[in-house]
Formats: sequence, C-alpha cells, structure tokens
Amino acid sequence: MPEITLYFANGACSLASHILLEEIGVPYKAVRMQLTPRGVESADGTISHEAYRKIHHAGQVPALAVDGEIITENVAILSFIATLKPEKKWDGKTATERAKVLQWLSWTSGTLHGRAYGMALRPNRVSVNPDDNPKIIEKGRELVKESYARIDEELVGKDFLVGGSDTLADFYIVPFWHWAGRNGIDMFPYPNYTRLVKRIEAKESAARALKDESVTPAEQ
Ligand SMILES: N[C@@H](CCC(=O)N[C@@H](CS)C(=O)NCC(=O)O)C(=O)O
Repeated sequence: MPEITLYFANGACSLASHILLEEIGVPYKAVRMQLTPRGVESADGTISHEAYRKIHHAGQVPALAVDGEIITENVAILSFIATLKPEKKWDGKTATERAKVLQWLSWTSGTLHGRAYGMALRPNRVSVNPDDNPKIIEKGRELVKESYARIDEELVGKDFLVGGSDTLADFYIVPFWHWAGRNGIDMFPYPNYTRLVKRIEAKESAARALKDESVTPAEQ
C-alpha cells in the first residue's frame, strides 16, 4: 500500500474522500485544514496558507499525497481511492457504468459544486462588481436546487446513481446534501437524495468520518 495523506476540512467536499478512505480501511494520515481569512491553513497552525499552496496549487481541499506525489481535484482523488480496492468496483462494473460514474463525477464537480455553489457562496469570483452579488447568489441557489432535483429524479425507485451497488458517484454527492442545511436550503423536496445519503451514512466508515468532521449525520 502506498503512503497516503489526505488534506481535508470539516464538512468540505473532501468529506467524500474521507469516507472512502475509512471504508477501505487502509492506513492513511489525515491533516485537518481550515478556511481562515488568509486562505486554507492547517487547523493546528503548522501549515500556513503559503506552505499549503506548495501542496495544492490553488490552496484548496482536498489534496491527496500518495508516496509524496500530490493529487488534486475530487474527481481524480476519488478515482485514485477506487483503485486501492478494485473489488468494490466503485468506478463501475461495465464500460457503460464507468462512463456514467465519470459523467456524475464531472457534473457534480463542474455544475453542482463549481457553478451552482460557486455562484451561491463565492459571487465575487464571478463578478468584480459587488453590486452584482445578490443576483449571482440568487441564481446560484436556483442552480443548486435544480441540481438537487436532478439527483432526486435520477434516484426515483433506485438506491444508486449508477448500476446496482455503491459507486464513487454516490459518495461524492454526500457532502453537498449537508451544505443545504448550512445554507438554509430545505431538503424536504428531495427525499430520494436524502434516502441515498442516509444509506451511505449508515456505514460505520461514514459515521467515523462524519464524527471526526463534526458533521451531524442525516437522520437514520
Ligand atoms: N475543483 C476542486 C474544488 C475544490 C474546492 O473548491 N474546495 C473548497 C472546499 S469544498 C475549498 O478548498 N475552498 C477554499 C478556497 O477555495 O479557498 C475539487 O473538486 O477538488
């Protein structure tokens, strides 16, 4: 097994990788980071934002060090973790499933996280004019709800986003379910999404990661 270090922050998108590393049960080191006014730094103060920028080019979480090699981007990190336990087939069982898993990973990263939550939480990254912020935030929140609706519709009568067992796609959408509560978005209209999150969080691995990150599990 390679030597693995996960750089994560409580309740951030890195939660998906944290759950998966717990699920496979390999030894790994976890370095807790936090967002400060200076940028992302280690929670214990030993890694400054400047030092972390040498690990992650954009100073974001997650980052995964594998035998000293740094991997960034959730999609790449999750795909790498799947290779540590190939028998789980977290990247899909067939060529079509593998493509569908990639489809959901790319969409979650690019649309739900990058575009929708990017606009809702970081309007200043979209426009240099602060007067534009309220409209950008409103549009971002609309996109978040549309994205949740898309996930929910996909899960009507189904337990998994792709195929008949857990894939990376299911794990990756877990943190974004929790972001709704923090941002005053009601999850009542998305019962199928909630059901998936409860199923993942019923796993002991997920419970450990959530507890470590002080994230309250979706009610079982
Ligand atoms: N595209 C990146 C986005 C990572 C990202 O936005 N991480 C957030 C936490 S969920 C972060 O570190 N935000 C702090 C910042 O951007 O300064 C990925 O998927 O890994």
